[in-house]
Amino acid sequence: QSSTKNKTQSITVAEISQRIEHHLKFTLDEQINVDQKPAYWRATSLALNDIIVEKLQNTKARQQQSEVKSVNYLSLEYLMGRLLSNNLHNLGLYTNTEKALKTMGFELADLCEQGADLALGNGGLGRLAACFLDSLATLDYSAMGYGVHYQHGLFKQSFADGQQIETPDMWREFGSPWEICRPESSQTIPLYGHIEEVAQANGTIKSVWHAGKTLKGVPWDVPIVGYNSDTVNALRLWECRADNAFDWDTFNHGDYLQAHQQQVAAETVSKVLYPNDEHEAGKELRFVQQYFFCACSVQDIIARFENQYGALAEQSHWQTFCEKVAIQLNDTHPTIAILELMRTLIDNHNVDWDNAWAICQKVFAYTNHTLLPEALEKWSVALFQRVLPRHLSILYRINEAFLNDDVNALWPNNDDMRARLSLIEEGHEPKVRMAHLCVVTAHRVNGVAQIHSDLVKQDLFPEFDQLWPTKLTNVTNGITPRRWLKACNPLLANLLDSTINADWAKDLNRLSELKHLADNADFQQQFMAIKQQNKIALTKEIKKLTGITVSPDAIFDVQIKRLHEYKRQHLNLLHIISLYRQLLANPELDMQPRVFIFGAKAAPGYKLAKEIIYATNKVAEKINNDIRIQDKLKVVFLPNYRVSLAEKIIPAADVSEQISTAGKEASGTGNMKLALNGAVTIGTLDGANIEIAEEVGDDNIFIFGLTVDEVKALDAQDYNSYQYYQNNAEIRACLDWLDTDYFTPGNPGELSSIKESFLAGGDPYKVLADFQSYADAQLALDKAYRNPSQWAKMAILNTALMGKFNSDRSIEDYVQNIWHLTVSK
Ligand code: 26W
Repeated sequence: QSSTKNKTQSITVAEISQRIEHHLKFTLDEQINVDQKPAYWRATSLALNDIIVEKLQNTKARQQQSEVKSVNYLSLEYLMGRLLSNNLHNLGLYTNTEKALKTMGFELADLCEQGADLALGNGGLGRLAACFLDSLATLDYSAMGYGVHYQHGLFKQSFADGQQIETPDMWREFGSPWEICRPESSQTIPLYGHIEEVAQANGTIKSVWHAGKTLKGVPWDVPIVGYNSDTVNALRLWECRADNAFDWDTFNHGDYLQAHQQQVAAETVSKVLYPNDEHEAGKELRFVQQYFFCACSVQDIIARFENQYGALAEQSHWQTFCEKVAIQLNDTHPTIAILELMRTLIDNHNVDWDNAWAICQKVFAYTNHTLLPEALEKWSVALFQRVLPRHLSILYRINEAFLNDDVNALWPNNDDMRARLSLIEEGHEPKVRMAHLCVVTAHRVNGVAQIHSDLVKQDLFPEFDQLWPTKLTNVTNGITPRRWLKACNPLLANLLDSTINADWAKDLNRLSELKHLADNADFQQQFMAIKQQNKIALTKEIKKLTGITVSPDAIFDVQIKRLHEYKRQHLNLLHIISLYRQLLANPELDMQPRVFIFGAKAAPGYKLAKEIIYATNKVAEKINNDIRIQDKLKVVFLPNYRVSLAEKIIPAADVSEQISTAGKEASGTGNMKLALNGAVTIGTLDGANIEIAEEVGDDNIFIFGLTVDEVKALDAQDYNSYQYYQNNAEIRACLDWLDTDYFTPGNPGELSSIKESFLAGGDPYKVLADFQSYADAQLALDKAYRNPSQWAKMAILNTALMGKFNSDRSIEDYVQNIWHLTVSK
């Protein structure tokens, strides 16, 4: 049973060396022992991949044989980060590989730095998908991740005079050692064209879709290695190509150059990841990208099913399909998969409408990740009609049945209710409400933290909750402790290994045993010495990346996440400006030296977000070069924030900034990673912060600001941000300072847009309302840090009490409540 598991762990140093040398010589044609890190990184990765692929094959055979149910995770985003170090840790081969490379003259940790991040996502939603794949494999579930094989992932960020510059991400310019191309599983995807209603012999009418164009989907598989398990699942990423048979022969016979143009046009479909998060842009190419991805994935799911169980056209297999297949929609981005499965069942597999609908309802579930109205996807009916006419006609029929049966049963003849709940938003330009289609179809709809799920019920879909009282549910997010502690914080991982007599990286609840050591002076000393070492390492990284010198003796205060108004990086900035002002007024001000560290990318079209980055860089420049306050305050904006940079920042953090407006951050997952590594949170009662506070207790977290209900009350009475500007002298002084040219010499007004967003803009995210409470909490934190043993205790308890936020626990919740899988060992 555990034969392969044990086999991998017993691969010797000599065997690893041999495998690496083989690839250097035969795959890469390199001279052995040349001093070339990239070649050794590639050879090591390829050597490891050989071992992984064998496990992948065994896993597949085992899963087929045991006929277990599979979950198919559909997501437009996966933020995988680097794979080498993690795969080594999960296979238990890190130490032996380290030894093997040492004999060849290389440091493994150094080589790991060579790999590019797989940055096929924007932020939390994409990283969550990556953590879930890790947990699914670790827990021995049969799972396939489906995604898009973007040629360019999230843009690379640099700063020019403080402004964000975007350049393309070239993650696979020379190929990636982790992917396996599977041309035999390619798919042909129809789109555009028209529908013909064809009368059947039995008197019924059949809709026949004559597509105007087809695309080809080519799958690339990235193996997903479970931690200390036998399972290796796959992430299947679809690349779009022109369908040569269709375009070259049918359309372009004789026009060789034109045929190549078609190729180029098709490739744009999987060319880039859309860099917007929380904002829906409504672009046709994005719509085609989503459909292409959904159609490839649905056809592949059916092909894999038929391969194992036989033709879906046979009625006896419909039930089996529901028993063996679960499909999870990661937000509404892959919603078209619902219509594609309906279409395929009805048009290609002769399933009748009622059975096709019943199958879809049993198979699909949907996760909501945001309440922000601007992020709720709506696609114009006209675009649907043009690109996917058959899917639109199916959608209309679903809507009809929903409104006439379900809605009418609860609210008879109620036109207002029909309009509110319809899958179509009427108006000047009618639109399809993707979230409504998800809720109507799915057997479960989940939010990602308790408060968020409550708000999904109360505020977003109250009528749906009335219609189907058991449909809406919660699964609190989690993170994989393998990447986010074991691999990224080896010093702390070693301390935990020697303190806790269990595989805590699998059973994270075991960390609670540290509670008894939180007061132990000796353990505190060890724990904080590790934090200090990690801070020294980050100090060097900061120097390397920005040229800024910071002291590891200062508090390292970290805010790392996408840049967005609701996350309120500008609240943090406003407080920094206020500290700076106080220091200038009183250089002897009694405060703990602090380094404020930011990491954030702004969506390229999000003007205010970019202005907040610029302002932070300009304020940083002024503060960091002001000798009057030098050792007390530093501000660092690290460029190109991504998974691999997070892995360096998080182990070194003392303070975790989680300061979103209450009700706006669905969950947050960075909050969990930072707390797990012993950072203390300063945060609002929002998202998973609430559950973190429940776990660590009020003494070990700094909570401030308005609650969800208080935010709602302020909105109900017409929130007036001017009032705070007028009544709070500190706010007024800081905002007025932004109007001068103090931070942008010679260019007054460059930072005024931020002030404007608070005043004329109405301060939609209540920054001014929360400012004083935030400043007070910061002061309390500053005081707490002065007591080293008290602080150490808080830090230890944060690490000790994060067991709940293991993504293995999230996956078990999905399994029990939504997917109903059984393990395949
Ligand atoms: C349509 C454009 C678009 C793209 C991405 C809209 C919305 C998104 C995502 C929902 C953004 C996202 O990553 N949301 C985050 O998801 C995390 C995982 O559940 C949560 O922890 C974060 O709170 C949420 O902001």
